[in-house]
Amino acid sequence: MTPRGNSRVCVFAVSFCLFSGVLTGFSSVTDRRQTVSLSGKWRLTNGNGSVSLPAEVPGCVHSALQQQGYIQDPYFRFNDVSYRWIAFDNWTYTTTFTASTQLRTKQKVQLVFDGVDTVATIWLNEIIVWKTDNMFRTYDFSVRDLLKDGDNELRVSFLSPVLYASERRKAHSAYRVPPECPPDVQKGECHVNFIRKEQSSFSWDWGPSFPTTGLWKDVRLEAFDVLQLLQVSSVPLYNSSLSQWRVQVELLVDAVQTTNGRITLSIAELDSEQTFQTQFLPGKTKNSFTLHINTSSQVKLWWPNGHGDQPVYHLAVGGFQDGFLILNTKSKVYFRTVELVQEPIVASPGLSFYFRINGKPVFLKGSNWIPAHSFQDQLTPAVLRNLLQSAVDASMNALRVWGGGVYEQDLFYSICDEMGIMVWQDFMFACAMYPTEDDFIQTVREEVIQQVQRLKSHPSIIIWSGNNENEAALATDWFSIPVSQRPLYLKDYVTLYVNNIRAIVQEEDQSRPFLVSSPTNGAESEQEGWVAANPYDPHYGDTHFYSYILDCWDWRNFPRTRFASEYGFQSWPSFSTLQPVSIKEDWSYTSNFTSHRQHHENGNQQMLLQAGLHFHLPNSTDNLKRFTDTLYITQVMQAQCVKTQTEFYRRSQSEIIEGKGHTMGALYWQLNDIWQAPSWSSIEFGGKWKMLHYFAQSFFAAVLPVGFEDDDTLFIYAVSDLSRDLKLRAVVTVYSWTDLDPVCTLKSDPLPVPGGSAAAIFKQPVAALLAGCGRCTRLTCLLTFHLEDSSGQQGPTNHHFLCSPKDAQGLQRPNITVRHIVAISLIYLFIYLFIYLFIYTEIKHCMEAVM
Ligand code: BMA
Repeated sequence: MTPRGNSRVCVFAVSFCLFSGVLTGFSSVTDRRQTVSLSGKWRLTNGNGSVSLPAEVPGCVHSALQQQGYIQDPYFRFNDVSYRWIAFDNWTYTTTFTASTQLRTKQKVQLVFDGVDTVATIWLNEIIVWKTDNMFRTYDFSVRDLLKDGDNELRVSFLSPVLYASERRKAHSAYRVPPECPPDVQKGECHVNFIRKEQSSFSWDWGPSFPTTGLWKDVRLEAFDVLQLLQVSSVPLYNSSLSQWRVQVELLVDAVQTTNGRITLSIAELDSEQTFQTQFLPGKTKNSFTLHINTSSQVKLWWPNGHGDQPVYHLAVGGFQDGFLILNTKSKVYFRTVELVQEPIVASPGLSFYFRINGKPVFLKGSNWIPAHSFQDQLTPAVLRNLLQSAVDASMNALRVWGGGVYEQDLFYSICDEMGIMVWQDFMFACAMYPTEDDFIQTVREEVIQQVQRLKSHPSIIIWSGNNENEAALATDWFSIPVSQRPLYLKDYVTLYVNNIRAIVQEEDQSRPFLVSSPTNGAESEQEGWVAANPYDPHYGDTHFYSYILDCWDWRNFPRTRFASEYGFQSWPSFSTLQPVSIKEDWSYTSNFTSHRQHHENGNQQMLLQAGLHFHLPNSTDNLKRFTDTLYITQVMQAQCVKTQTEFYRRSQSEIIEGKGHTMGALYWQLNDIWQAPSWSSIEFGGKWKMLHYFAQSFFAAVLPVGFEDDDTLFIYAVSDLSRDLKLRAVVTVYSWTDLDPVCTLKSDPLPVPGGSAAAIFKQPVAALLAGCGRCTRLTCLLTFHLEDSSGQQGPTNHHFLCSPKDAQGLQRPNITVRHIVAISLIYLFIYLFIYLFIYTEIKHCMEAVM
């Protein structure tokens, strides 16, 4: 085999290939398997041939155009609109490669595409090998007989995703499948629900419209004579009556012909091994085996972050035929159980909704994950790791991979496994109705099978969820569907999410729960025919709640839900993030740029309205200062709002008030950003933490004091995620706005705080508290408080304002000076010193040698 162009060629002396999964390791076998990577430099041309350029695979048209200098940074100023034409054109990727005789004489040669975005015809040597329509699937085809000596040409011709979606919409004439188009403020494209690609790529309320096109994952040839292993999955299951673990292992194998063999599964660390006689049938087959774990071995469990470690085991899989090794691989295994508990609660109508991990109820603390880049090929492992590390640094234990983005890459889930981040995994359907034509259902079925098989070995994924907000959209009639047509839409909904997606998931994965939607009433929605009358009912399931008008400092404005899977407030990113994608004339809150980047109707006004409830709004006469101050105040507002709401949810975990409570999850919207724009995120595009993320470090702390007022009485709750019980007292310190020395300090008596609970430990009318303290009114003083036991302070210090800071009396300009310490000059100094010493010693040695 001769490498050609930039195609990378590799030959492995192995009999199998792993497309994805939690896999490591290869070893030698009887049959030399060959892999030829076809990733690297391809040629890219547009529809009429007027643009032709080199393009990297994996990649996309936008990235290629930018890398070759045809376009500027698509994120710069208004370029999202200027470059709209790219998604309206058809584009063709071409490469040539040689296929050696050795490769072509293999029994089977597969052409594998790990990801095609999205609607394309694939040609090999002028013969159509396949047509694709789904970016979430892998595609592979048998191509041995199409390969020839010398140059082979591989061509992938893409249709414009926007025009394709519009064509599909036109073809669906019987009834509407709403929404037709996104709101104008999003400056996006229409009918994204007709194409199986990242739904937010046609624009979202936090993101630009960049409907990408391209080969977004690897391409290669796989050649073999006997069989190859496409994927291995391992799912541990626990039998509580026998107190025994077993690992369900599935091998997805492509065999040239019926192959008899022996499979050995072993986990050496657990002293467990079993051998099975098996027969691989020709073609692609799924082969299941169960490895029973030796009951005398002590299995260490995988725990969410903050609840324990994430110990890993290694499953070895060996396959033998007539004494020869025909397959050999290793896979990581983590042991844990997950249950979604929905059962009656005393003194509360409805059902509970919480997760039990390894039998222990766990409060989910975290956020929602959106695609971290419009161009997935530009999302580096370092950025991914940094974002996930930031989640852990803020004491999060859970993230929801939201249904309008992409099923994330393997690395994302592997890092979550390692860090103990629980993943609520949506299927990729969001805020829309979807068609149910046969070809649509078929491609979705294949997508779901592939994704579940790829991801089910990850302990981090604790739940599958069918879609984002589509139950709510139907139930609360977002799209003004005439009553007479409702049954039609309900039928389509059940067809897609229940009869297909849920059925597949239940067949493929018995190790974790499945919910049809988010938000949903869960078991109650099921009772009501899968679409509840009110999926936002706080007595059932999870809720999404947004209000930008009501005062976010007043906890009474929040629903006391069982599980808050979305809530949040927008803020602007900092100036240092905006500056590189803007110019001077953009730097005002009323500029075209500022309104262009805002994709949520009235978003910029809402932020000021909310901030203005408690803070003086910036009014500097220096335009730039007023702009940067405004960006800043939106972050202060967001941080304080999400803090209040999250603390309300955390302190509601052990109570039922007026029939509501037992809240067991707080996932705010949203963790990350897709570009430099205002959004609900706590981390800016580029990785910089907003003020909210620093606040999250405290409000998600394992032990947290929460202060709030009810009827002019101050309450302090102690919230504890620990497994052990504590005995805590609250220490309240009263400060005047004018002074850094406290006015007075109060201490409550120590009270028991059981592990995994929230308990009231301090209660006092504010008037009495201030009177006892002397020299204080609501306007002149504020409170800080913390928890302590006999060993000292537990958890962070928190604060409680007795009035809005805009009404505070005595608040003074702090007059803080920040000095940058130029670490770099110190480094230079050390380098100079080092060179000087080196030269000095060398000269000294030379001199000594000469003398
Ligand atoms: C939620 C999400 C997203 C959206 C967010 C903010 O409902 O599911 O669709 O970005 O609200 O509006």
